[in-house]
Amino acid sequence: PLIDVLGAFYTHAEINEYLDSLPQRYPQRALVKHFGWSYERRPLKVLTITNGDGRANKPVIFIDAAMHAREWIAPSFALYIIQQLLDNYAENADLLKDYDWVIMPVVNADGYEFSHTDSRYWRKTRKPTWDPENIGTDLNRNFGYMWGLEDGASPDPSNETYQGEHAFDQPESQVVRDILLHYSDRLTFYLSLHSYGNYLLLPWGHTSSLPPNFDEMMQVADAGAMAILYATNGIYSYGSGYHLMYATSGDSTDYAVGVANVSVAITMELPAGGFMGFDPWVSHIEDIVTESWVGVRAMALEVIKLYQTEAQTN
Ligand code: 0X9
Ligand code: ZN
Repeated sequence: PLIDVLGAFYTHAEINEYLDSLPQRYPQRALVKHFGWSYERRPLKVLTITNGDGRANKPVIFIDAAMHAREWIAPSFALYIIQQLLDNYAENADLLKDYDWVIMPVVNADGYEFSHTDSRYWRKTRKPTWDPENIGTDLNRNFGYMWGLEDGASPDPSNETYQGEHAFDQPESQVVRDILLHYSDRLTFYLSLHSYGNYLLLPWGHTSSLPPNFDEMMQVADAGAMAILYATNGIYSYGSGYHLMYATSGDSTDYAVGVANVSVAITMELPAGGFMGFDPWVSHIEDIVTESWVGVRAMALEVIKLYQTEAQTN
């Protein structure tokens, strides 16, 4: 592979260059789409992986990462998933037989870059706010479903969970919205990769009540958590984000379920590492991504089983 995922963290430009190299290596199986631009005009790229059988309109699994800039292990894990599905296809053909995977390794491109060059623990975007003293919006409070509620986000630009002036006033959340809506009819599973804390957080974030298909989502989370427990003794908690962590208003998984009609939406908080939790040592990457892959694989298989269609059983 052109990128040693286990050996380093990579910049946004390096990740884009890697994504762009994939269609040449896998002409039948990898497709890169340019879905939009960040505020600072970085190209936001999205990779589609298929098994190359030419069947159109399969159900879709969508994974995004680095909505929060400093959570570097998340894009690294997205790259590891890409390599499992492309380079290690023989072991993972079951995941692509009836599903296409859509992967966006870096949502918050400007913030991610800023966390490499200027400020390691930057979280938000880099678009100025109405307040000249404060730059950046929390993308995971900027989605247009139950946006701006009092106890799940902040209207104050100095806050780390600043919601923006309006829902979707950030180009990066617009791109994720557009993907969710574009694949809406066939999007069975949306997984948003974050760090840290070993959680599988389900909607809702904005209220203590539960969404209609909460039981199915719990079944998927349970499959993931148990697979990780058996494989490595890794311990994940799972349940509604509101109950397990804290209230969030305008997060992407609430939008996925509330508006885009996605069946299963999960925020995966990967394990902590390093000094601050967000900065695992390079030597720790392999343990985290291999363990996490066991969980994602199990969740995907559970989704595939749970939402099996007539066409697939024939
Ligand atoms: O606060 C967030 O956006 C996520 N946690 S993080 O530490 N990565 O910032 C959690 C989002 C989903 N959680 C809830 N719905 N509570
Ligand atoms: Zn996060």
